Amino acid sequence: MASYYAAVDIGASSGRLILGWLEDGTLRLREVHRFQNRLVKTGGHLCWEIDRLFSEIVAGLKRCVELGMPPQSVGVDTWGVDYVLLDKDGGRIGDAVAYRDGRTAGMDAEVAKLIPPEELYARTGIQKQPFNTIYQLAALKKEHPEQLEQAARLLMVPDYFHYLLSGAMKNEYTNATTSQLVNIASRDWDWELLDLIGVPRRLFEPVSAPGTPAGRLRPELRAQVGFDCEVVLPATHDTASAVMSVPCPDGDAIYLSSGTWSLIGIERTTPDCSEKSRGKNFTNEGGYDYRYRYLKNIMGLWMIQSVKRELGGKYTFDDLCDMAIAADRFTTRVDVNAPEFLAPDSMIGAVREVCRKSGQPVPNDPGELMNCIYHSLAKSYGEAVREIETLTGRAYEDLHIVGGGTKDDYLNRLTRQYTGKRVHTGPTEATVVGNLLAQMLRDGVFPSLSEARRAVANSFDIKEVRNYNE
Ligand code: LFR
Repeated sequence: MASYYAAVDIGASSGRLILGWLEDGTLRLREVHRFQNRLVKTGGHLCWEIDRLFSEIVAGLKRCVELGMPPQSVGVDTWGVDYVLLDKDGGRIGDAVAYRDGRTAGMDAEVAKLIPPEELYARTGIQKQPFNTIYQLAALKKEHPEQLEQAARLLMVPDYFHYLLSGAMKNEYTNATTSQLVNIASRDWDWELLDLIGVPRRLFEPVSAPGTPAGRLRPELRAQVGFDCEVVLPATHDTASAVMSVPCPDGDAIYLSSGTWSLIGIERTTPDCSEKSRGKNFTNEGGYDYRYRYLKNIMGLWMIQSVKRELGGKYTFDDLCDMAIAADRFTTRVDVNAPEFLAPDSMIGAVREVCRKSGQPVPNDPGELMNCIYHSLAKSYGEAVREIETLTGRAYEDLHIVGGGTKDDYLNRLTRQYTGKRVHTGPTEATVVGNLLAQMLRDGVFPSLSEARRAVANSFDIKEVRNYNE
């Protein structure tokens, strides 16, 4: 029987458990369980339904046994920056507040009083995003200082799921770096920084690298799901997992991890924490094997998903694309990273407002609106590519798009047009594949990340993007 590995990958709008295994050198995947994720308003804040998400993980594990495919290990990845606090008995304190919640407004100024932004970047290498854990903790200190006093541990969301699975409290490296609290040089929590911002050191354990085992399923859970397996930390930040699966063995290309967010950048072995780099808001997120993801966050498919939702399910994604193409004479473009787009009550209203403020024609129908969003996204990819080339002093020929966004042909073609690069797509299940690779590497299935990437390139349909007339 093959050795199966289970990857639980939870994104902002859905989660799934996928089994992966190697068959004659080819990576195979089987989706076992899929479930919805969404933001809910609880206690005046946007929160994740963390308990329900865990019950979905358990349901997925049970399903593996029903299929006769119990995995030998399981690992969870999710988005970054969000955390939960635990009391001394391991019970959760408060809700799992989501990063799009408005509680962090103005917190950058509060933190800047304690540490200048340039010093924060030099120490952590992490770009300023209003939702970074450092700012969320500043908000919590204002609203619920008692929660921080009561807390014994802080776990990032996937760490929390690993704890519920295994009983072990680990802080995994890749997700920890998104907090903006990890020191770029020591690759561990920046203990002095924690003192500076008044967050207790006791909340953190030294960070663990991806591939670290977290024990086996807790006995109660074992009984519930009907089998036992190891819990292994993958690169728990979804973007870190996605970039592991870029089908480029030497890692020498620009990648675009395309999903709710568009993360565009390169992999490096040394970070760039210079003022020049900070000025362009590039980040140095921690990756597998301590490779850094030097990248930029771009608002991404969130804008399209939000418009689709707002139009009440009247149109499919394909309809929206067709309407955008039909509205090709519309030329208004916006800065997709405008803060107005992070969590607006109405995305349509926000896009129209930003257009109006910029003095350009305002989109008047869904076609014009989608045309504006699609072109503005691809335009920002083009700008980011040029920034990467300027900052690194090198030219790249290839751009690899990975993740769910690869299914959007129109965006793929626009990406080629605006970046001027040779664009490749795949794998679509990048995050899941990366999660699996970390577990397989730990098990000795591949000798190195380069070999694992070679297997990805041979196992999935990697296509070059062409125009319709080529
Ligand atoms: C993508 C992602 C990005 C991170 C954002 C918030 O899902 O993880 O990398 O900047 O979500 O955590």
